[in-house]
Amino acid sequence: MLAHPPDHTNIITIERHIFEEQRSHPEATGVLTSLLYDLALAGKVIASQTTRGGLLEILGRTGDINIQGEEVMKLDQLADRMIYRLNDHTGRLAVMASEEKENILPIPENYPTGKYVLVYDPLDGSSNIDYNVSIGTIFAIYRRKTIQGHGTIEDCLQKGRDLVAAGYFIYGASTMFVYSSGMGVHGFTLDPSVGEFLLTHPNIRIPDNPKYYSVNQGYENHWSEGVKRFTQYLHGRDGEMKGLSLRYIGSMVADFHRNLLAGGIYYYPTDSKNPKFTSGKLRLLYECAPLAFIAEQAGGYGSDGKRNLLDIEPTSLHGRTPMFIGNRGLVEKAEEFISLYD
Ligand code: FDP
Repeated sequence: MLAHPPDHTNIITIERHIFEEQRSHPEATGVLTSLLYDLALAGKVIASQTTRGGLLEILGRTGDINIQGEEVMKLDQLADRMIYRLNDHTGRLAVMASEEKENILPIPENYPTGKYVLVYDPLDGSSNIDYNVSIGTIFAIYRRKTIQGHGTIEDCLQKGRDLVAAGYFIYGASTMFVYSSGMGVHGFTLDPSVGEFLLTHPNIRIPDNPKYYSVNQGYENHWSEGVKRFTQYLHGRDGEMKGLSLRYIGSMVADFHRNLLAGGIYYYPTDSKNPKFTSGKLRLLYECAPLAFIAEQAGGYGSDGKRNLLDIEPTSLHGRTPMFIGNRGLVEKAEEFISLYD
């Protein structure tokens, strides 16, 4: 027998953490708690599939019929369907919207509706899937605006300032779940041996001294004068600051996550030479607003180069925006360069 039994009181599972957060809101009904827990389950299922990524090549290609007579799905479609299916019948949601789908995703007629709205990017950084590079899932939860029945597009088109909670999963060397419900940012790591997310990063704050800047510098010739000059500033060329190191994975969740922990800035500005991206590449609803909410909760800031991303009212489900996100001082500096030179 052990002289001192192991102390498990410091092991905080995601369930315990979400539940304890709920207790500090006496008016809470538990619906949000359950919704976050449903999402944690979706993250676990997607994580288990991402580790099988390369096996699709030998076990069947997209469009093939597998041994059970089902069509082999691409990982992003699979993640999209998984999140929808795990949330369509719970009675917690009025409506959903996914980056993968053109229109809103109604709750099926035979299931009850609830008071929340879920918008999500099922697999962010999907161009990295084939190369075994970290990818992620981003989600955002709003309160419905319509009173009852099936939710509408109006419920989905809300500004980030009105978010109830937001978070992401990162499928990397380990799987992490990082979320905020407006009481700081907390990170959990999936322990695959027990299949549970355990609290590993409580109260994440972006460090004051940034280390990295992250941008696709291959597009530099397409940037505005303000963005070019801001990038030179980050290199430390005007002597005002020590130059930062460049790190760019090309999976926004992974780039954002690293900079959240190490300090830094990620940006994806407008691209004057690519007509598709003249107003930026990233989607306000599914990518920028949720990460801006997390950044702000961690002491950072997200901007479109002129204003706070959380204050921008989306006008369509798939609207794009330029984005600068990370250490507040750096993002404000980007705004300063843009207002001076653009
Ligand atoms: P992807 O197209 O692979 O889904 O969300 C879009 C996104 O990835 C971000 O995750 C990523 O940071 C960015 O686009 C990468 O774009 P570039 O290849 O143009 O750098």
